[in-house]
Amino acid sequence: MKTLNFGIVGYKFMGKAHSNALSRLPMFFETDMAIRKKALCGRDKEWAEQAAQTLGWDEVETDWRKLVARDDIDVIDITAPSNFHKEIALGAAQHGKHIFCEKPLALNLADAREMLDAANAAGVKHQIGFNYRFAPALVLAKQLIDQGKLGKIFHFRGSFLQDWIIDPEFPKVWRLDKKVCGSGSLGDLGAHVIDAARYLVGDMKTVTGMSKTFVKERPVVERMTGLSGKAAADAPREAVDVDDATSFVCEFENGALGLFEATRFAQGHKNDMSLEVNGEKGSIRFEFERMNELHYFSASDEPGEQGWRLIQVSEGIHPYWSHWWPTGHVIGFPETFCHQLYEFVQSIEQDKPCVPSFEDGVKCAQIMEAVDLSIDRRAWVDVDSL
Ligand code: SOE
Repeated sequence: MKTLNFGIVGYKFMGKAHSNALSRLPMFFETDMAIRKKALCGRDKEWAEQAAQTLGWDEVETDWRKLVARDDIDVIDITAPSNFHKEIALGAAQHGKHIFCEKPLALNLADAREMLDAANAAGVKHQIGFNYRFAPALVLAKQLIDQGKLGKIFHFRGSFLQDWIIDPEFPKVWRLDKKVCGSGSLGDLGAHVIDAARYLVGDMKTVTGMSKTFVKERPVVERMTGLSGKAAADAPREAVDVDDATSFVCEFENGALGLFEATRFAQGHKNDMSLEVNGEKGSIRFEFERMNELHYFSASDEPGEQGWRLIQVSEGIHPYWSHWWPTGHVIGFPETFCHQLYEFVQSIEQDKPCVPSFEDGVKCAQIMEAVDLSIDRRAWVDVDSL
């Protein structure tokens, strides 16, 4: 059995999610290649060594350039902050490594396109980490739409709501620093909703949006702890240069209308990615915090018996479920990473294109840039004009 040697860059939130998924993959999914967590890369040797031990990686590198050049590494998994994505991906492509990269693909559209071109030119497999589309209930929603159960689609309504930075004393962590993250709530949260919309409904033709930075200055962060961070009591304040909230509307290429909202200022909402699709024959509704459920309304049901059905998406016949537990023994956020890495490994094994690939990352970046431009111009922007 051939072994697929992974090298990961980053070991915080996403590094942990990917490490966990890579360890569990062989326990639940059959693959033709063995998966080896070969080397973890982080700039600080001591922290990287500790992370490698905790997360189960064989070796440590402190320079990603060395990692991508290693002959014994087949895949580079990029889970470092967004400002590192491009150079690591270009380096990985240059050395002929397959690449898995977390979202958003890059700091801007031009960089995202450069990454796609480099990966294509190198002939390597490339996948982007839009893990939410791998919730089995969303895959089922996609199947229902593809089977024509919703008919012609009229509306997509999607939001991603969180509430963790409302306190003005919450420090300026890297997710609030444009040079590191590229975009605020739109790039961090909206990107997942945009991807889900493209997955379920298709490409967007034109967009217009609005955004707001509610807290304009925050204490400078001293040390990151998970998503959060610590600031000294007398820490100076720095301007926040990303959006706290962005909303936009769109028209899809198939004529459907879309409504989007991404914010970290929705008190009471922790990781609430929700969406609804309405078609001429039916509707579906999904909420990530109840990710094992899909709401489905069918106008073909008997008159007088019509109503929203709540489908428990946790049976062997449901997408990915035959790999997991007996019916009803529900799964969660970490399993979405197993599903996406399973697809990635299969693409390598069977030499078939990855879905979602860097191309989907570019399309998402194109939409986000069109939304930003529409906000600057206070006008509609055609996505294809960029
Ligand atoms: C933090 O805002 C975050 O973890 C994002 O970075 C993720 O992509 C999304 O899963 C939820 O929120």
